[in-house]
Amino acid sequence: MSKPNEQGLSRRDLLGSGLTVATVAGSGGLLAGGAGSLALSGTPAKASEQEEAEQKTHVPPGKLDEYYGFWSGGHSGELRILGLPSMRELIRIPVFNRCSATGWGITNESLEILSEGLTPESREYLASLGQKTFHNGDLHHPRPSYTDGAYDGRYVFVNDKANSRIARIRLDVMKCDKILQIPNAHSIHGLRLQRYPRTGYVFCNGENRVPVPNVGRYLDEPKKWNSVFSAIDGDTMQVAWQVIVSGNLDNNDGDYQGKYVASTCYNAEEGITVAEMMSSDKDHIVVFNIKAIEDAVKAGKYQEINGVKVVDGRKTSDLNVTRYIPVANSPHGCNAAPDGKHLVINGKLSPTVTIFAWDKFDDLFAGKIKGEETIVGNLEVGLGPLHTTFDGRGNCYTSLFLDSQVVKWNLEDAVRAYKGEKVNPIRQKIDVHYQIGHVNASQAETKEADGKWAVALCKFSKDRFLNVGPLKPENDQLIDISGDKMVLVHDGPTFAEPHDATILHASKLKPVEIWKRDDPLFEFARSWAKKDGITLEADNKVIRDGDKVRVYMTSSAPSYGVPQFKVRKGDEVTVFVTNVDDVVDLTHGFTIVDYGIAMEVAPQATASVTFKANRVGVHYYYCQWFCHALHMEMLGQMLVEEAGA
Ligand code: K7E
Ligand code: CUA
Repeated sequence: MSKPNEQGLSRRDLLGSGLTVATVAGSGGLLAGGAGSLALSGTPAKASEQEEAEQKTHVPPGKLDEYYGFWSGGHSGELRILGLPSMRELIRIPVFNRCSATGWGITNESLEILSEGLTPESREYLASLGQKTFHNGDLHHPRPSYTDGAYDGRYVFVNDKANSRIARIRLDVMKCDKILQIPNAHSIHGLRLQRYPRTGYVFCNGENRVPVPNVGRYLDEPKKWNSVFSAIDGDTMQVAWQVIVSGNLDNNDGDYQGKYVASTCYNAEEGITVAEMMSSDKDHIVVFNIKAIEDAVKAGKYQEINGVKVVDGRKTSDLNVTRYIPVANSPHGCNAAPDGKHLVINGKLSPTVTIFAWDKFDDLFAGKIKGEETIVGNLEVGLGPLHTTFDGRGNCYTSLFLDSQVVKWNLEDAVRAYKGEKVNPIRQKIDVHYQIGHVNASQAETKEADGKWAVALCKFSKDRFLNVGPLKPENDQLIDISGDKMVLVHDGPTFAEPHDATILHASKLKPVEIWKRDDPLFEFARSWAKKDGITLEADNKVIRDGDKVRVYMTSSAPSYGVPQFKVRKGDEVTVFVTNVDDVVDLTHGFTIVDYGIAMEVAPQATASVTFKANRVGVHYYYCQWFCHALHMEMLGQMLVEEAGA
């Protein structure tokens, strides 16, 4: 598919073969049998089908997209919203990162959210660095909240692999309102939500095994390390309970009945080096029994560690809260099918997907059947299966990292084939560019999966875009899955790193156009205004309180209510800006020159910032969001006088 280079090899061949060899070597030859044995190669659409499908992605100027896509920002730490099928990026929501445009990480409101949920140990550590919070994050999995297996438009929850946190984004205003760091767990990776009756629990996987509690010894005793599974209450954003497990935890997903959550584990060996982690040809999935865990907590069968109730779910535990089921080495993606009945586990190092039946877990926990008996399918799909998505018509779409393909296969046929019937469940394979991670389809993680579009989130884009230097964009490709055949219709360059995306029909969300004045996010400003006898929407006033100064101002295009103010060097200054314009789209900003301060103040919002006026001189403040023909003139001056002046 790609252009040959001077050696006559396509880069895609090079990339694929190099990684295949490396993986085979690392996995003790596990893939040897799979390589080359899959005859079905990429089958591109006919020219007419291609053209027709491409037409459907065209959203003319002024027309709206049919879907919202919530895109992870990976190690950029942010969340992005794209419109589908145009694949236009609509906005970025800062979460674990800092944002120069909106002042996320600078304003009082954002710093409160970024710091209030940290563990005491992190607080102490960050204070020693002179920081209030972490400045980075690694956001992999955005998941919208559910009521009865369908999106309810309340929140999106996301994980932070880098600093063991999760965050919640409010979908009415598209802003992050809570961040929680999870004690005991190390590096939060897999994140999925309770689907029934509602969210409810946010299920988070602690990926890496560490001593629990992590007390500063036992480097040479890895048997004392564990991974921790956490259930967070999505309403209060507090840890409800945790389960300590054997092996590590990678990705998870819950059922549609609210009874079970399953998680993949890629290091059942509990090794430290790659060789140790790969030494056995089996890993496992862990199945968590929600009711049994809740009962154990109620019965006091837990240990309290760092203020959290931790239930023992290791293989050696007799609490009957978990089950371990062997699967081929290093499984990765864990995906509940929208039929409510099946769970697909993606092999990664094994060229297979394994299908489980949720309803068999009842018998498993009752001790009536063995783990292996809950498996209802095992299908060879290609090299490097990572994640699977669904179209609601019984078909599954699995990303093949090593083959750089998406394979479409039929679930019912896969189950029949496993029973020995002569059917070929594989429907089609198409090439994607290249090294795909997640694949996700419209509404696919709900009972309303509608099978219209899928996105292939590719880690590499070589040859697909203009060269931008050694660091290349990645490539989010759009696939039309509405017909019998998948058709690749769009290349979407993107920045580090969209692991994953969830796609919701636009009818699922009703964001507000302008802020409501009583929004809880303005509580900080409201409480100070109350103390100072200020009406935020009307008053423009400078209040001195010892060496603390509070400046209250309104903003209304094209001017600030306080055109100038004076403070003394060393004062602690807090500026509150309330945007009294109530026109849609009329956002103001507040930037102080040479002070490192900037914030967004959208219509009817209040934002505030606190800083030490340690630098004397006249400093302009100006509005950095275009708001008016006289936007350039929307400015004022802060004079910082020498302390004795
Ligand atoms: Cu496969 Cu972090 Cu979802 Cu990336 S994980 S690919
Ligand atoms: Cu106000 Cu620009």
